[in-house]
Amino acid sequence: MSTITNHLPTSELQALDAAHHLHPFSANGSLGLEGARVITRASGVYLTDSEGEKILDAMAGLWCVNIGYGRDELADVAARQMRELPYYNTFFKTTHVPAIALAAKIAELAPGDLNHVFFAAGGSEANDTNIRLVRTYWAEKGQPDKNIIISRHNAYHGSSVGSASLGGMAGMHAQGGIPIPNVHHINEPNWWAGGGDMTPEEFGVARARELEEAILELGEHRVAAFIAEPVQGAGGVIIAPDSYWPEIQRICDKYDILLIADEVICGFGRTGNWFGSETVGIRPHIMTIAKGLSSGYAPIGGSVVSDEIAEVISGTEFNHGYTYSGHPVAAAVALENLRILEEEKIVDHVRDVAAPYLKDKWEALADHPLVGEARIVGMMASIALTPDKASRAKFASEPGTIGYLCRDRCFANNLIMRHVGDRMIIAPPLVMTPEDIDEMMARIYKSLDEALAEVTEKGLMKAAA
Ligand code: PXG
Repeated sequence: MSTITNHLPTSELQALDAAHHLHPFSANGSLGLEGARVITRASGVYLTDSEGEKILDAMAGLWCVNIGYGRDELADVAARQMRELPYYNTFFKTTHVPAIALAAKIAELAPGDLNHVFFAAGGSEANDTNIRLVRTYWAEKGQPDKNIIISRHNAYHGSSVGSASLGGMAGMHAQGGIPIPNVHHINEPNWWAGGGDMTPEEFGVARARELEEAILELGEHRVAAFIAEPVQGAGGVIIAPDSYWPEIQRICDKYDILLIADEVICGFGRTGNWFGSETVGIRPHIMTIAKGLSSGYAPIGGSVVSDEIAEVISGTEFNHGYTYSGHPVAAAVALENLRILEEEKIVDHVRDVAAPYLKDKWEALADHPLVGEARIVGMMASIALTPDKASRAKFASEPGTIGYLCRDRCFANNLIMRHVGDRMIIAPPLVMTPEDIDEMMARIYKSLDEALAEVTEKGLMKAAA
């Protein structure tokens, strides 16, 4: 049996990686020259690389390892399920115990009457399901022209053709012939970048009203749904002003627009409640889930829909589904993950212990000379880097230059903290203890200090004209 633990030397692994492995969201040519960092194991909130370095993972993988690494219970459940029933599908009048149990558990945890789950292997697939689901819903109600989905610039909803069309990432839309027709984007509620002279509250209402303007312009009878992340994740942990979501809810209600909350990042405790919708106070008709559903231990996602939507689409054959919809091993792993989240009161831990402990320390980052605003909700947080706090100035250098430089300082200090443009973001495992948080903050300060020194030395602490 080949073992992964006794691996080749790092340089050989990197050479093989460069020769044969195309990485997501990477310029593979330059990555190959530099050599990707090889992660070999993980435990708790720490990764270990092929050189034996211990790295503090303040991104929980890709926003997903909510319960932390190394939980044997999930490995045991996966092995047991693989022996008992490694695979069967849920098409053609069949089902199986893990999918049944997981759907019922999600229905119990989800708010309101979100009682029905259509499974996928991840968030992108689930959002593709949502596109077809909402259009089928309105067609079944005799309104086939009500098929436009409104989303937001700088949203992230996945990387497949459909979900990337819903997303609002300019770089993604520039490649591969997307967006698909009948997707419309409005502006994001990012006060730091776009608020101008408005107060955050005025700005929140103004950005929400863009939804109403779009509906009136496109026609109420043409708009099927509005999709949004309760807190934008990949866009840079953008937390909307308090005035934003109540206005969005009012508009969706008034014009009979389905509200899709993309909970792929916010779900399963990230914001201090089971779902981000609860934190921002909205009542979605559909929630997209993935990531924290299994804490990333197995690929699984889904669309959780209301009683009414389930009833309407059940009137027809919904010609849609994936080989791995409700995969038994992934479903069993997700169930075990939910058991741990619940029995160990990890959502309470976020709300009552970890997030309050982190909040004060995080907000104090705004006093650092390189930092403008510092925002946090639950265990997801961001800082905007700036050469001048008072004017909320952008850097004169190409957007992302300073963020990238800062990210490299974090990497060198064995801290995984991401940059999105010139914002730095974290979304650590939810199980972080106060001691873990102290260690993380120490590495963040060290990295920021070093980044500031480098930025100053290179003459980059300059505001854009
Ligand atoms: N919706 C949201 C809100 C997401 O954050 C997806 C859907 C797609 O899920 P899948 O499982 O298909 O990847 C995501 C995924 C980043 C990054 O760089 C974020 C995601 C994925 C990859 C990278 O922050 N989020």
